[in-house]
Amino acid sequence: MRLDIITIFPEYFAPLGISLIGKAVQRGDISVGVHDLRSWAHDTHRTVDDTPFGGGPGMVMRPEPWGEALDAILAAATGAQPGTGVVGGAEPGPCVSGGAEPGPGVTRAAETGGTGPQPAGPQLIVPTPAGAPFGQAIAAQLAEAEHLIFACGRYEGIDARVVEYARSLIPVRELSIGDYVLPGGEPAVLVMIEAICRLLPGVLGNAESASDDSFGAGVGAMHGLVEGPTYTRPRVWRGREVPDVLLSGNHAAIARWRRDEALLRTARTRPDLAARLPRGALSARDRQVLSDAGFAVMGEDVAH
Ligand code: JD8
Repeated sequence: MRLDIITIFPEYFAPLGISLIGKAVQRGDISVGVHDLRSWAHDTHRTVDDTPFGGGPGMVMRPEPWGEALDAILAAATGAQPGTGVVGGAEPGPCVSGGAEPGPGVTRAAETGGTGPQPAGPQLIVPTPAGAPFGQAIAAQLAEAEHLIFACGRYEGIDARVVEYARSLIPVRELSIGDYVLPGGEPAVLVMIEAICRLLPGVLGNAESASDDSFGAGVGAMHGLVEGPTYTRPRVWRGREVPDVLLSGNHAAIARWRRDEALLRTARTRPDLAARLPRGALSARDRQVLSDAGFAVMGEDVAH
């Protein structure tokens, strides 16, 4: 998978050089380009913002640098010369991952040559509080993409014509990671990349598997539920014991206990999730566990 990130804070993505994603980049499973938007602002102060038409607080990101950045990155992705079909002459800016120097695996897509088929069909992902909710299902979809370009806005946002222009070239998804206001798109892009890349083959260590993720589109035991509590050594910590069933070696009993805990925690902390558990997701035993805990299970629905 190829990831390109356009931002005025390239150093914000140094963390992509470490942990699971860092290792995947080292292995060449993922290639990352982090591009400084100011590379395409050509005035002395490399200005990327201006006052909003119609007045109002704050500043808006200028369209010109964005247009040139998209042109250059799309040209690099398709090996086309910037300006052929896509306007803008400037070469993609310096790629940054981890430290300042371009890291291994950080090359122009056209030159990847290494890992798997050339990324085809870039998609633009634009984080915005006005976007569609980003969730596990969308993460799973985007994990199938070969090339994702992330546009990190700041200030009051990006001039709306940039997304319009991008839509004339490639698929664009405006996504939000939650109903709270962030100062810019960078934190949302880090969240999305972490959620997407852990679903890529080989990224998760073999001990971990995404197959029975919470919220997941998977069919695992925890489908649609939040995870229950987990424990590790010591068996007793500050006078607090680990539930006996987990030490029993009885895998069926352990699986049952874990499902019961996940059901109760979901009904308690995420009634919204409990309410949209798919039909048939609750066995008679599940409903018994919930009603014993005071959660009314009407037909299929769970309510307290
Ligand atoms: C992109 C600029 C800041 C937002 C004026 C504060 C996502 N779940 C989310 N919350 N906030 C964002 C987000 C915020 C952004 C940008 C994403 C670009 N801002 C703006 C509008 C109000 N300032 C987000 N995903």
